[in-house]
Formats: sequence, structure tokens, C-alpha cells
Amino acid sequence: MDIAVIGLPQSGKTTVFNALTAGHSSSTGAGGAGPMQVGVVKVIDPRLAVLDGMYRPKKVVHPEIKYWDLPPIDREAASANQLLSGRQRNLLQAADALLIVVRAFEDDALLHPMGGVDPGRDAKAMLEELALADLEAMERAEARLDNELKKAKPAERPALVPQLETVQKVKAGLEEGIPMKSQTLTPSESAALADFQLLTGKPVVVAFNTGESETTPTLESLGISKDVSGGLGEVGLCAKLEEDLAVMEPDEADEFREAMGLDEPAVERVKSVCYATVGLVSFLTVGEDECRAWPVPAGIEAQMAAGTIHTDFTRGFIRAEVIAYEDLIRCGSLAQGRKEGVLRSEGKTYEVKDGDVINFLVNT
Ligand SMILES: Nc1nc2c(ncn2[C@@H]2O[C@H](COP(=O)(O)OP(=O)(O)O)[C@@H](O)[C@H]2O)c(=O)[nH]1
Ligand SMILES: [Mg+2]
Repeated sequence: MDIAVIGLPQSGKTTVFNALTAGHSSSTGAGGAGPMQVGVVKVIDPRLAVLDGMYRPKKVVHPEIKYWDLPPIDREAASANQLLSGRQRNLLQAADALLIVVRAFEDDALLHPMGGVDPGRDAKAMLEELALADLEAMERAEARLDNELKKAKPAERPALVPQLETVQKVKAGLEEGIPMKSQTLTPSESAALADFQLLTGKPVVVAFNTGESETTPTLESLGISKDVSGGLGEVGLCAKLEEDLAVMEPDEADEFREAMGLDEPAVERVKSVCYATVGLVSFLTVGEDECRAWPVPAGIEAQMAAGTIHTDFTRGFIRAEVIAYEDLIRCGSLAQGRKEGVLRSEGKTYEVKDGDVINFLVNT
């Protein structure tokens, strides 16, 4: 999963990125926009440690999150109130989710580019920027489809008309401030929009960057309406402090956390909120070669889940042997699970649950 870290200048994006990736980062070119920092973090699934003890596999594979710290906006090329550059918007289309960093820390020594510290204003400004980018994309699409329709032969019209209508519908919604994901769309409308990779259709998490003394605001407490905040995730962290803790030895960092009364490390909390906002669950595979956790969208059916292991597995799907993780641990082996009747055989449309240990039977 690729998560792009965005936000106003000086909101603490790089600090949050460092706190989350703790030195596991490298820079990559970003299409002429300057270097983009990319950090890969393993999402440790504690169930894998237990399965490792049971199966002693050659390897254990944890899922990964890739965080991106975008190259800063080129102030000279950008217009005065531009919050994201055109290049940044293009990069964002490829992300699976967006993490908006909002400054909630007071620091008299650090001027805020928009005046005083106001997390509500900043969160709204960033959300509006995403909607604006989408609105522009829909306007371009509308003009193009209008034009194509004028030139179209009668036989081509039936394919173009619904596309144009969908674009106009979403555009109207965006004009009213409703992000794509809060709009009611039919499956065929959603499919028609897939290629646009609209930013307001992506999962978004707002990360409030607080100081050590401030409490974390909430979207609701900031008066952000449900229309706009629907489906958004939110999390608070003290990025500067977490950045320092992230580079300490784990024992030392734990001692600090305890002494300061901090709960779970920010990297864990941000990960949980991102998983919940994107709507991910993990199924598990076990064996002597490998034990692994596979993040998939909640509600996915077994046949599609098989495709995350190998695309051929979707086509060749026969059935899935499924046992809940807890049942496997209690039984001690798949064979015992089968004896007790908790290892079931499931078909294509079985809805995969978090913690299902699955063996896919496929014909390839
Ligand atoms: N006091 C305070 N300063 C912070 C905090 N987070 C970031 N900063 C400072 O804010 C400035 C901008 O941070 P940076 O991460 O570079 O922001 P970016 O422009 O969004 O990438 C730096 O001087 C940071 O040290 C915080 O939680 N508290
Ligand atoms: Mg930065």
C-alpha cells in the first residue's frame, strides 16, 4: 500500500514521514519534480510470530506500507494560493491513500504560512484542494467527451453518452463540495470513473500534528461537516517527539514512552487508522516455505482474494480451505482442525474474514 504524505508547507510532513519511517527511507526521482523520499515500513502482524513458531517456515512475510514525502511545491512556479502543484497532483493519483498532515502545534518561532495556527482551516483547505483538482479533471473530461460526441458516428454514441453523464454528475457533486467517495454512484458509474483516479475517491486520513502539550482536535470539534468528513480517518501524533523516539533503541524508546505516559507508537496508530480507513483485513497463508499476511479490501470474495497471491489464481480458483486463526492455534494443526470440523471448504463467493488462514486449491 502506497500512502502519500501531503499538507501545507511547514505543517510537519517531513517530520511525520521521518517519525513513521525511522530512517528506512530512500529517495527516488519523481518525474522531474525533484527527489521524492520513499520509506517502506513493515506492518508487523503479531499472528505471524505465533505461526512462525508452529511451522518454522523458511521465511515470514509481513505486509508493507510505503510512505511518500513529496518534493516540496516550487513556490516560484506556483500561484500564490496553490497548495499542491500540478506535478504533485499527478503523483497523488498513483497513491492508494493520502495522509494529510495538519499543523496543530503552537510554536511562536515558526510562522504559519496562512497566519495563525488553525487546524480546522488547514484541514478544510487541503480537502478543498483535492476537490478542486478533481473538478478540473472532470471539466477537462467533460470538454473532451462533448467534443467526441459531436464527431461520433451514431453507433459510437451509446458508449459515450453515459460516460459524459457520469462525469457531469460527479462534477456537479464536487461543485457542491461533496467528495467523490461521498457521492452515490452506481457500479457502472464507478467503473466509468476508475481511469480518472480522482483524489476525492481515495481514502484520506487527517493526521493532526500536535505539540507535546496540545490535545488532539477532531474533525467534528473543528466543525467540518459530515458531507466533507464522511469516510475520513483521523489520528493525532506529536511528530517531532515521535521523530526523536523513532531513531532510539526500542528499549530506550519504550522507557521514554512509559515515562511520558504515551500510548502506542505513532507508527502503529497511523497504520491502524490507515488500514481501517482504506478498509483492509488480512488473510494468512501458512506452510513450510512461507507464512504470510495478505492485506485485502474488507468484504472481498475468496476468488478475488486468491488473485492477490497470483493473478492466475483467480481464473484457476477451485475452492478455498479456510480455518480461523484462533481455531488453528487451538487445534495445533490443519489436520486436527479438519478432524474437529473447523477447517471448512469454501467456494468462490465466500467473504474472506480478517485472520482467516487459507489454502487455495487452484487449477493453473
Ligand atoms: N514545535 C514543533 N515543531 C514542529 C513539530 N513538527 C514539526 N515541527 C517543525 O516544523 C518545521 C517544519 O517541519 P517539516 O516537517 O519540515 O514540514 P514540511 O514542510 O511540512 O515538510 C520544522 O522546523 C520542524 O522541526 C511539532 O510537533 N512541534
Ligand atoms: Mg518537507
